[in-house]
Amino acid sequence: MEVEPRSRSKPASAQRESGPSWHDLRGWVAQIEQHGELARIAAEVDPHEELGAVTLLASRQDKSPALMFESLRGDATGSRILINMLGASRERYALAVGLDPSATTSEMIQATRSILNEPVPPVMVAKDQAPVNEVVLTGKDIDLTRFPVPTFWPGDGGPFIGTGDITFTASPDTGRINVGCYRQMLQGPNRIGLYCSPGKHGLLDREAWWARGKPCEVVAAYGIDPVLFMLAAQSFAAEESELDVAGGIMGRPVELTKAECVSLPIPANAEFVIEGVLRQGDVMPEGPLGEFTGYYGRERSPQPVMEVLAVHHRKSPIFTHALMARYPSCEIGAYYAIMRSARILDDLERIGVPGVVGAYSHPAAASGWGMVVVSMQQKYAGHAAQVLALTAQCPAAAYYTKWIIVVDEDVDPTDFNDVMWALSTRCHPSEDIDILRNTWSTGLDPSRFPAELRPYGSKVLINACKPHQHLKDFPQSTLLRKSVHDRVRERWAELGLAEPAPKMTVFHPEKP
Ligand SMILES: Cc1cc2nc3c(=O)[nH]c(=O)nc-3n(C[C@H](O)[C@H](O)[C@H](O)COP(=O)(O)O)c2cc1C
Ligand SMILES: [Mn+2]
Repeated sequence: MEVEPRSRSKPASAQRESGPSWHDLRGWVAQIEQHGELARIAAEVDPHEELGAVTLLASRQDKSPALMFESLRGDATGSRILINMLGASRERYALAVGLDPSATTSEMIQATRSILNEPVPPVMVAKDQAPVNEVVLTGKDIDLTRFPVPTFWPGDGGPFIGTGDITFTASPDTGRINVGCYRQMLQGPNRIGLYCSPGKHGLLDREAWWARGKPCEVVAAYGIDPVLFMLAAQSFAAEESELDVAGGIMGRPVELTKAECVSLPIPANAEFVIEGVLRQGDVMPEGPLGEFTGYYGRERSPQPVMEVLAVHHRKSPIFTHALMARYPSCEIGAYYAIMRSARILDDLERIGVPGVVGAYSHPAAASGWGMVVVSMQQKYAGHAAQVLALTAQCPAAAYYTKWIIVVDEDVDPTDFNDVMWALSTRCHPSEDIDILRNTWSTGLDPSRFPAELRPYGSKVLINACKPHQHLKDFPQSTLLRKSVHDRVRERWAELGLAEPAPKMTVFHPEKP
């Protein structure tokens, strides 16, 4: 068997000279429209369940376009809703971060590793230079019920103004601004529920302010560009600001401006921003919401409420939303799998384990949370078991992931057909499966009873590599000889077959 070498650094086809070409959400919308990746819906749609239904049905394929709802029942504000902004589309992910949309998934993962590791801190711009200040409302002028706010699923606990959102909080100790994406249920004209699960940085910041006897200031934006949205929903170290990572991806600093009522800055180019405070003890019943697992998550429970002190928005604002549903109808279908895989590879490299070639968090497995496949070149006895165990517990992969699979380097971890082949021909279940118990998980995992036990997960480690002790006598897989493969590709047009000619990367030895 001969495997064409795969580079561990960024491959040429996914390299980029600069950041993405768009500047704000409107620039992004124009760009995806140019690429035929946007559908505008002019007919009136009801934000109550109908918008969710249209979105679900229109996003049943990974190539489904982003949807711009331009007329929403009951709306007198001229607002619009953009949803499936990234969805399951690898092409839109690539356009968002400035990569070549025709690159393979593996190439995008490798390129993502470099663009996530070039932090650029944000800058402040003058208030009158900030498009988000086209309209500024404070005090009694604030009435969020005037805007279209969707209820996605029949069992949702209420309308959610924040799904495709970002939320700023600051650490009272260091001033670090955290950017998180947390669901936000509309509770009244100037009241918004904020649900943060245990361990999330928004929750840690809030608790730290309250421990000092002070309210926690919050800034949330509901119409936001795809890069800030993606980074808000990725976990970074508690002291790392997602704003710096976003600047690195954009190839220029994120622009912020001063707020009216709180000391936090606000994103200058957002479509719709609120300033608010969370006061200890101010709670209201919140949830549930149809979640990324494909189930309703987090039963109705008392959760903190933001009192909204100021609203900033562009005229005819575009609200960004994220449908949480089973793949491929999920806002985090493509990008999440790619970014999580990139960060798993970073972790494994940092640990220093040799031989790792690729990784993929399959999006159909609960939006990339459920399964990780790592490909590797086995170099010594026990190597595959080592990669399995390290992957299972590395920071980027430890949360939730139930299925950790290692495959040899001739198997493409991003290709489900390849992975199924390895599982079915190289794995011997009685020898090759181990289970970890009481691992890091979430209350959103529906599979465990009683519900209080859900945060205690378990993981299966599956060795789908050829057995190391039998590498030499393992049966040969059926492969083409490279010379014949190349000749046939050259003759493709002559053979009258549809272009482009498929390409293999693993070959039979040229001279047996
Ligand atoms: C659409 C969407 C909704 C989310 N809702 C919540 C939520 O309500 N609560 C929560 O704790 N995390 C939620 N998450 C996950 C967080 O965004 C993610 O864990 C992120 O890392 C949080 O930022 P942090 O690490 O700075 O706390 C959501 C993610 C997405 C994409
Ligand atoms: Mn964070």
